[in-house]
Amino acid sequence: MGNQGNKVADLEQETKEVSSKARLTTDYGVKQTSADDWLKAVSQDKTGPMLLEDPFGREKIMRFDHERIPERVVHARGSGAFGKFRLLESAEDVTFAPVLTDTSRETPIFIRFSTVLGSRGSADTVRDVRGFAIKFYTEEGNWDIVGNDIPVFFIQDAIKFPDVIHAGKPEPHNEVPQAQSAHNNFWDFQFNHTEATHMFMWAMSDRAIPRSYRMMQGFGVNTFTMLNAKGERSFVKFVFTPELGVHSLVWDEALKLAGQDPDFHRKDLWEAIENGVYPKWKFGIQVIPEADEHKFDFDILDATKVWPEDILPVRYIGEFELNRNPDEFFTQVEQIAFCTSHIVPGIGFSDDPLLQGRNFSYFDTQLSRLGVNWQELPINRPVCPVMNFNRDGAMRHTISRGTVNYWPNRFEAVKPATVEEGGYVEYAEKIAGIKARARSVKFKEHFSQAQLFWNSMSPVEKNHITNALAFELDHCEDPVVYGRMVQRLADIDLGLAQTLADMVGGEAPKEATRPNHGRKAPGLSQTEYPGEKPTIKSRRIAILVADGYDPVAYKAAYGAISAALAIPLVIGPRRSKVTAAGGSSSVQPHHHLEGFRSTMVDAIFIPGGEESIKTLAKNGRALHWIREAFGHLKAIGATGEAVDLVNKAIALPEITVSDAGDVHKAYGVVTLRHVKPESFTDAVNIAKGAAGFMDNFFYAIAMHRNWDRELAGLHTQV
Ligand code: HDE
Repeated sequence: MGNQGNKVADLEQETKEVSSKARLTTDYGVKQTSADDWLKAVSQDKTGPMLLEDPFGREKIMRFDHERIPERVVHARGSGAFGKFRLLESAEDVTFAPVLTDTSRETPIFIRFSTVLGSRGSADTVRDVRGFAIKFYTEEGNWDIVGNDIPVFFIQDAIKFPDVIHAGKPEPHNEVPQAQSAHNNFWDFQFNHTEATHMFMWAMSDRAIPRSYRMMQGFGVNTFTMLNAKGERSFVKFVFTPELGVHSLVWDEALKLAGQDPDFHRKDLWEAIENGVYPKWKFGIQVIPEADEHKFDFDILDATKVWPEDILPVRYIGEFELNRNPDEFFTQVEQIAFCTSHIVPGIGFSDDPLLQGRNFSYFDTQLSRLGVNWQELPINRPVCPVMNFNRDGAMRHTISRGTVNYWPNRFEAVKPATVEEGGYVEYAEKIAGIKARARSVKFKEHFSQAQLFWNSMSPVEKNHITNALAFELDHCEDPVVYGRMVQRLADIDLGLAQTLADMVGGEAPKEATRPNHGRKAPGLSQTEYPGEKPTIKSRRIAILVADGYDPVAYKAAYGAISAALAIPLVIGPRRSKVTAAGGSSSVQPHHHLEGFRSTMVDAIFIPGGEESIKTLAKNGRALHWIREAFGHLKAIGATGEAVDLVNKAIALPEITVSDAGDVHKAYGVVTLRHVKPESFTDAVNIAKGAAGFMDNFFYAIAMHRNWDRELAGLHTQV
């Protein structure tokens, strides 16, 4: 396990096994003989008043009463996992931090992903920014990158944070809506803060409805600094890119999943790790030497701006993976506490006014959430020695031996470290200034990168942003709010503003408020990240069956899906046993058609079998499964008689298969008409072979969604 073991072994000291060998005790260690009855003064029929004396009963209820701690004020809903970071290339030209220069090291990490606006019990798939917070347990102390899946932010100065969050959270009079930006106050804020324009475009893009935490990019957002051994300083941004590519849900699916499976992302991460399909990211940096700070037409300390990759390419120097689920949610995912101020020697802050404010906020919020000794909690404590004279406070855990608790002392105990010993030294930056509440001039330009982002989107992404804005503004009842926002969009693109005026009401702008500069930049469109290679690894594929299904096609598909490390989920009209044609075999489905929904899978395969298809064709829910998956642009595969079922569910000339003998592909619907049950050759054909049905079907799944279907407008026709 390499150095990842450091943190795992460290946590092991505090971990207790819940096993059949253990016996029930109180918190003070006394064994209990009864777990079910409060001590009572009972009469002969064993009834009677309860005695307050019962220490076991009182302890249990008291502990229960106090189970909750305040949830995070933002990012309350999340989940996470353990993993490891490996450096592939030394960044010693930029930093002397061993975690980024020593390629022989493996650093244990914990990552917590989250939504921002919703409370702890809200749904995973809402439209929102996702948190992407990494704790590196380095040998020099904990280093936290508290990032997001979007590279910019709504505001430039930390003092605005309570406002942007109040405006996005449920409205104060009725506490509605939960975990949504689609309401008056959110959009009122956006209009009143032109600096938010770039970010709201990202928040309306597909980045805000990821398919999986495992398929998101991550960004440190703020500008940090790094110092190399020669004493040269650079400005740095962090970028993480997933091996599986950047993929999103479609909006209708995200909406439905919020009700059908609110834990969709949490389960997805857990399932992948349990199945050994460990999510991986490349770790990259963008670097600007100190001398070049002012060479750009944007301020490099402004968190509402990206560093365009055509001028500042990402240098990927490492990788990290998640490979271990938590043992207990509360003590690990809930109690983990990140601080932007946690940095290690070789890494420093910049004057980014958002970062400076965050450095205060995270430390402060942990005090109210977890108490003053929060850094002693097992998940938060570093793997390297911790020693100082910070003492006492609620729930102090460490027992420090010795007679002094101050510095300097006559024993020279706990002496500050020298630089050679690895002590942190602040960069000797020269600072001169006058006190003022001000922002630099370049911070005042708010639209150029919003246009850059819009211009860089693919046609499908532009559609999605347009539809997202139409949805959100439709949820704003106040004409002032949607009317003004429609005008604001003319600062980005006239056509977009006019479409929105038409969709949501409000006066259509006649001309663009500012000309579009027409520039594009690489790295902004998520279509640039399809994944390192086409794969169906970890994708969920439903296999729809009823009694009389074709066992050959079924087995070939099931086997091929499992072999590709994807997850076959058999779905039947009921969960009790379903028998194959000829009665030679049977299967117990994982779920039934009503219990599970097409939204929860990436693709559908339907094997033939006369009886099975007859049954499914009469089942409205089965037809709905196929239609819904088609509407959500998912790959659909069918063999034998199942082709008729697909034709029935999706009666579009562009899709309908007549009598083609070989594999037929149309808009991500892959079919193979002629398969005879029980024929070995056909099984091979399905799996691979000349006809290559499976290869074609898998390729369609690996492409994530069939965008051509959307561009042709077919997805809304069934
Ligand atoms: Fe946070 N943010 N934030 N934030 N943030 C918190 O800290 C704050 C910002 C981010 O999984 C809080 O421990 C201020 C940007 C993540 O535990 C709090 C400002 C980015 C998480 C806080 C920002 C983030 C938080 C609440 C503006 C992307 C979840 C609980 C200056 C780079 C971490 C907590 C986890 C959490 C304050 C802006 C990301 C209140 C004041 C920009 C991923 O301290």
